[in-house]
Amino acid sequence: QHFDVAVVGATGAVGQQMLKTLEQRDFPIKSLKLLSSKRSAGKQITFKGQSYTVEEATPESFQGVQLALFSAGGSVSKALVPEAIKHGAVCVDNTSAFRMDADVPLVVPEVNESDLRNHQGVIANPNCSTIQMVVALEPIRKKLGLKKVIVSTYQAVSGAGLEAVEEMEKQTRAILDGKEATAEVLPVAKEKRHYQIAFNAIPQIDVFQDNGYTFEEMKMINETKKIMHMPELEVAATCVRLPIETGHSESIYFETEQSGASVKEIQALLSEAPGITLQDNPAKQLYPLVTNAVGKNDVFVGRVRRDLDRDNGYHAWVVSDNLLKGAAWNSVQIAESLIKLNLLNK
Ligand code: 11C
Repeated sequence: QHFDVAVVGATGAVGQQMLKTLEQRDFPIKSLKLLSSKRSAGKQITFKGQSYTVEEATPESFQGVQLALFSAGGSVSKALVPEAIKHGAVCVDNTSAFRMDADVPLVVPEVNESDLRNHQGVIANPNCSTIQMVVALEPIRKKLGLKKVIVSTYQAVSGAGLEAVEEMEKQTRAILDGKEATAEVLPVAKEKRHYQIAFNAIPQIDVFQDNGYTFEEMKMINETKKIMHMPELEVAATCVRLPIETGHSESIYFETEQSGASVKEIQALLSEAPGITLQDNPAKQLYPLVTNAVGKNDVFVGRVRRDLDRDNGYHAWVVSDNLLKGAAWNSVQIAESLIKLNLLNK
């Protein structure tokens, strides 16, 4: 069976990866609509050797669409996901618009694929930094239980979109040429202050909440509890932007329910788990690197070691392509799961 598919936000950083992924997976497409904001409408995009004109996304665009992949920002999703559902489409939404709604499944197939069965027309794709963390933690949770997680992230600029990538490149060139660097996009375009990302580390991703955490940090905390069905899990996050184009890294400290598992046991759990490549051999200086992870769908895990003070505490280094497993690949994977579970025509 083949499906009528729409990609909303087709010209964006994630949209482009979605098209690449659909092509690579030979996704069963009957017809394809490429939608965007008015600003990008009219652009030509080639998919499987055929040229498509990008159209402005309107409520009527979803006539006859069975599957809509959204990645054009929260306000577009809020406005158009309900319209797409009215037209009978199942939506996979890559924004934070519906993630925490009780009746919207928030899915990482390696962790909670069966939550898809409860969908009411929209499935939310989690935040990129959350996805790679829960993929790494799930095999450990399953075998040893999980009590506490403390994560610090080292996030790439493409998470903030193509404009942010361009800003970093411009700043880098300017500084190397001895010129002044200007900032208008990062850390958050709509904020009052902007800071140079080139040669810097910015401890702000998204806007601050009243509790002193940023929205990105709260996304990691709340989404992790929802995906893992563990409201009681203790989670804290510090999210930092680095001058890297693509590929998020995370230093994760976690405490298990069961004490005393060896590093070898943890490594075995990770190496057998779906979606994970274990790269962990200090003797050979083998550990996950952004430069090796970019362009790949897996989550890369290494530097697994015991905490020196707690016999149920461990540290790990987790790297993944934020535009692939963090966004486009996870969305397409959700769509493939919907087909497998016969949930696309519900
Ligand atoms: C970043 N994690 O790296 C963000 C991008 O909620 O889907 C993803 C925002 C989201 O800036």
